[in-house]
Amino acid sequence: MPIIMGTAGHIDHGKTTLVKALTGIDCDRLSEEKKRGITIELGFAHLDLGEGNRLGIVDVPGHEKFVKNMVAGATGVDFVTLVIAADEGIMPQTREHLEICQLLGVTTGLVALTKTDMVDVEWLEMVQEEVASYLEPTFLGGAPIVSVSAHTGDGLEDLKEAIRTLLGEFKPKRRSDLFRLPVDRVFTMKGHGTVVTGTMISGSISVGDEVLLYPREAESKVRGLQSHGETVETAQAGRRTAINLHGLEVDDIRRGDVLARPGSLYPSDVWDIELTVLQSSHLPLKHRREIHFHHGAREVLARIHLLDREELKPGDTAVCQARFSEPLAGVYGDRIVLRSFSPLRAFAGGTIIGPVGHTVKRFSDTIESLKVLASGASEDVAAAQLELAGPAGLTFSELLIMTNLESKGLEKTLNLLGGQQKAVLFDKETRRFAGGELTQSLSDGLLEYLSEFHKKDSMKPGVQRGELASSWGRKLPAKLFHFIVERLLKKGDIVAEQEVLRLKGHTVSLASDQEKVRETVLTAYRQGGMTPPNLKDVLEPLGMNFKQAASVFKLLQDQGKLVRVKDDMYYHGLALEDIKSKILTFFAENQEMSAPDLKELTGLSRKYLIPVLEYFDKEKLTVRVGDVRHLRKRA
Ligand SMILES: Nc1nc2c(ncn2[C@@H]2O[C@H](COP(=O)(O)OP(=O)(O)OP(=O)(O)O)[C@@H](O)[C@H]2O)c(=O)[nH]1
Ligand SMILES: [Mg+2]
Repeated sequence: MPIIMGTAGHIDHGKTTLVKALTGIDCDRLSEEKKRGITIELGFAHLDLGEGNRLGIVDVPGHEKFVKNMVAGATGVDFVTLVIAADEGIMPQTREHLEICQLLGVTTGLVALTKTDMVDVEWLEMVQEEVASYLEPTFLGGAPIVSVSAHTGDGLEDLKEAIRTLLGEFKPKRRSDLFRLPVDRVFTMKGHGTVVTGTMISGSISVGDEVLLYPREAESKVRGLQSHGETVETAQAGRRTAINLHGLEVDDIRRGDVLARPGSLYPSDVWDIELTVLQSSHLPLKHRREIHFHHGAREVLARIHLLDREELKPGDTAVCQARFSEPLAGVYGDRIVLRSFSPLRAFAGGTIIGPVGHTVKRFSDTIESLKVLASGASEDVAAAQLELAGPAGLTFSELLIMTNLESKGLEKTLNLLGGQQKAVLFDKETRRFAGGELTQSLSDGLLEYLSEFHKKDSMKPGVQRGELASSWGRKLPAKLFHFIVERLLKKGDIVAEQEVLRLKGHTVSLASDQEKVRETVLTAYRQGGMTPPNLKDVLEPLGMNFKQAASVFKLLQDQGKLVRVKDDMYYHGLALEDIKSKILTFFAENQEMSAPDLKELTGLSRKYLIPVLEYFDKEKLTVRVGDVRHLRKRA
């Protein structure tokens, strides 16, 4: 089981010396570190514990100026060894480091009481007691406190034994499917090129795999791999890993960049987070306060937007948003740490609940959904992420980082939510999902819209689908619009006639005065038969102009009861059918039909003859050849 231990503790308390005594590896490599006798950068070592167990070790600096590096190193460690010098006891960075570990979600560890060769037995006992009672309320309450001296070697075996015992009881949880390595060191190796190192927090990676460096999404390929100091073909999560990268220069890479597979992370400049201000902080966090924001190995300046209050008091927890000046790539559940400017200290921390921040208005109802993200079961989290994402929805791959579920788990969760109408797959091609509540309210909205439409335009049979998409559906992705329409069609709530959509119950109805107009108009044309009246003569007795009667004409045309043959010339539909069947009968016997032929068939005068002939040409029943018509061959 790959496991990583971090050191923690006040400056000069003997962390690096202890690591060297345990492993033989000197983590202080820099000449400045040697000159000043302090640790500045992170150091890395490994300890063979027998039976093939190799423990990775991250040694952090204790100096208060380098807490920033300490946070980077402590990210991803499985347990911590808090180093306290017996002669000095608990000091400021003992406290701060412990708090940072707690904020980062470290839940277990032990204490090494070092430099025991410098104190007498009574003093040692006193310090042991002091330490035990200080740790009592923390995650290290009841943890083993092992007295050691790196100089005499006293207690080193006890310490190793305590570590072995701890490992035996410990099962770290790591995702196996989302390879992520936050870069904490970049350097060039002669003959190899660019190498990055970091604690691989999840997934696995092999030589030859393609990777992207986030958030910039620079492409690269794995040329070589080392895991806990050994050259390997494949590296697993939970180990210190060095990756030799193809095609990237040292200058292309910064500490805090994250190496992951292409298309697996989604950098964002807003994150939703759940934040707690430490009880020990003396100041509350004010809305929009600028702070140092730590995530993985990255430190950026950020502003915290409090959503449901003006300030967050020590000991309190709230959902809020962090806004960055450059995008960051995170995953749901990742831990973050906040440090204030003055005093410069870690004072708050929490977890990411929305690695692609949602649009949230302060003091709005949306905050309740964010609270679900912070505390819900995985189904509730997935459902809430979908609702918060709005009409854009989320792809399966986005949901993987918005829920921190592994593929299989997410698959199961989405099935479950689908059955409860809480998630719908509206775009199969890109595997994009939307929230159930959202799609329900869109469906309701569409029905409402159609109902209004029918009320306003009762003469129209419905709305063209395209028109509906660009009016009611203009803010929706096309795929979602069609999904909503198809679902309502399937349910039978709406009906489509060709491209025209209408509510199930809608029939075109006229107001009673219009009904009278309709009767009169239709009667006039029915009586006119093959020689219909002039439009003017139809309208005059009604005291109307065409504009006033237009909707009635439109309806009669839509219903096929009236046909416009040319300009102002309308025919009753049946009369025209009559002429058509006469023509067809004629063609059964003849190859061509002249105008006089039609006149003989129907008795039409010249006034009607030509428009009718041309109408049937236009309708593609006949085709004009010189002075005569042929019947068009039907396909
Ligand atoms: N007598 C005695 N001295 C020790 C022991 N462990 C460390 N020291 C000394 O304490 C000093 C600081 O030790 P480091 O290991 O550099 O301390 P550190 O905690 O790594 O310091 P930073 O990394 O700068 O925070 C060195 O001079 C060590 O030789 C010990 O067990 N006994
Ligand atoms: Mg050190």
